[in-house]
Amino acid sequence: PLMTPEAPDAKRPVLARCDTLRLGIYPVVDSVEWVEKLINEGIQTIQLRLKTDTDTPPTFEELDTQIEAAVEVCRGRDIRLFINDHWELAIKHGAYGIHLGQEDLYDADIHAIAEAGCRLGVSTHSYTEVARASWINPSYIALGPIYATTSKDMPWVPQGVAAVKRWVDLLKGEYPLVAIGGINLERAKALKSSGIGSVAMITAITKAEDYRAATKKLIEVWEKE
Ligand code: TZP
Ligand code: MG
Repeated sequence: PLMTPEAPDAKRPVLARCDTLRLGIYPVVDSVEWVEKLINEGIQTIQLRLKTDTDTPPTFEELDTQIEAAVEVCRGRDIRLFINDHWELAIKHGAYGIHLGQEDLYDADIHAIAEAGCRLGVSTHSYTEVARASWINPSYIALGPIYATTSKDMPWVPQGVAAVKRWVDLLKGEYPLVAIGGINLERAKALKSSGIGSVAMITAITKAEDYRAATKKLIEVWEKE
């Protein structure tokens, strides 16, 4: 179903809320091994992003196994695990949440996600996309790219901290907000002053010389009063 304001008779979903408006340091990783490595480092939110548009895409069985394993690894811990893209497998294995891009909203069954009690975070890159995302009552809204990124092809001009401040003013009490794109320790410091509750990153953690030290520093900066 077309779950956007473009369909006038579409029913607005009622998605589960996140347990907090502040999701904190939010690593985005591409394997269960990374989930295992990071859940002992003090993070409380993480995304498993298994992309299939690669030279050697995972099979359906591999996706199924990896997602099940990631959910298992996080079970009984204070960890919010979001699964990128594979919403049916996320529901099947009882993940805390799902993360979808704008293009995914056309064919994902948002009502099935809501009925399963799964949270849903949505990527946005512009005012129009934020408007569209907020129509589906998402569990959080991701804003990107805030800085230039090398981890994903992004045709948009980076939004910068000033834009994040505006989004926070507009949406803060309503949705958890997540900034993504080119965020490292210095930039996390700059973004903290915007009042946003979470920063997501790939490179700053998974390509760090010492991922444990990098994660620890990010958390320190983020949790500091
Ligand atoms: N969406 C917007 S930017 C981005 C995604 C998945 C990539 C973020 O990666 P990095 O390495 O932290 O810039
Ligand atoms: Mg997607």
